[in-house]
Amino acid sequence: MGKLSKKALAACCIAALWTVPALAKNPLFDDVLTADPAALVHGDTVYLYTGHDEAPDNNGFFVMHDWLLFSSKDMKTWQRHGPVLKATDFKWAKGDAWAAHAIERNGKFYFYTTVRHKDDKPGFAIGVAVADSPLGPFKDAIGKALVTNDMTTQTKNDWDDIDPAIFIDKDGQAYLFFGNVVPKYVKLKANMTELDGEIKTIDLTDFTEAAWVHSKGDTYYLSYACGFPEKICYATSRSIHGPWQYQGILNEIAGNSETNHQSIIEFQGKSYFIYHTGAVPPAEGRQSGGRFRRSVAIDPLYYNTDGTLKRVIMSSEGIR
Ligand code: FUB
Repeated sequence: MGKLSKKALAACCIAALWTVPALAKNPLFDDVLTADPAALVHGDTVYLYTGHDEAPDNNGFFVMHDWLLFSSKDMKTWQRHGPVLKATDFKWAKGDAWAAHAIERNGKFYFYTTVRHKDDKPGFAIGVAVADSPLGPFKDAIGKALVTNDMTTQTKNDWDDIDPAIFIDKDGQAYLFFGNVVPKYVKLKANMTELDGEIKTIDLTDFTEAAWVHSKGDTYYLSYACGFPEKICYATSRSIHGPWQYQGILNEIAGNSETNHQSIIEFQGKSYFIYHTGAVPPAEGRQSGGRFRRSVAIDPLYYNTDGTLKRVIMSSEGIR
């Protein structure tokens, strides 16, 4: 085979990898490393936005430049859409494409995310990008950060304003939940791109990061990474303003990853728990998964009759 045809073959295989649907298993993908899942149900499709771990090994720290998108109509086969945005698309950001959350409102798609701010406002910050389609293209919605490190003072670390999670209540009021060590929330204006009022702290047992809010019936659920290495715990309330009642561990430490970050959705009548592990096996030319080389997994989520959640059973089969 000549050089040209080898090249053509490689190009064709790379293209195929990104367009041919992958059959579900856990971790979902092992040729690309994904973390911090944030799933959005829109119409007949689940859009799964993820962080993108690119650390060469597990000795350094996170290397994360952009966010990836995958979609599925059955939770079993996944279409790959590639990167939807990179951290430096926010002109005020230095890099570090950490956890995000996308949500739809009035036909627009808002992508809230964690990035490291440039040195005029040092520390991690939360930005918001907007698009007319869940597939993007996403553009910085306001040209500046929505939340900067200097806006909260409860902790001295500069990564305490990370991991945005949006919840829109039944009355249409939108809230931004976020934080590391100290959980916080704040109202959003109807335009989804401005804070509305003061940032309040939340009393939650053993909170580390990765807040996610969903509701079912009259109950609000606030799930979050707890302790370290991180498990996922959750609390419930009858009001979005709390008080939040601690309900214990929802998911144990996930294989080979000291962080975790969950997304909970209901799709076609079933509930799903989406998280990450460090369970990608080593392969030729590739180090194994691990603390900085994570990969998204999905398992079913079940409710008890009293509305509490059954502990997740992590599987290698994934959704069948
Ligand atoms: O992926 C970078 C950070 O690790 C996220 O922002 C946290 O939730 C944790 O998963």
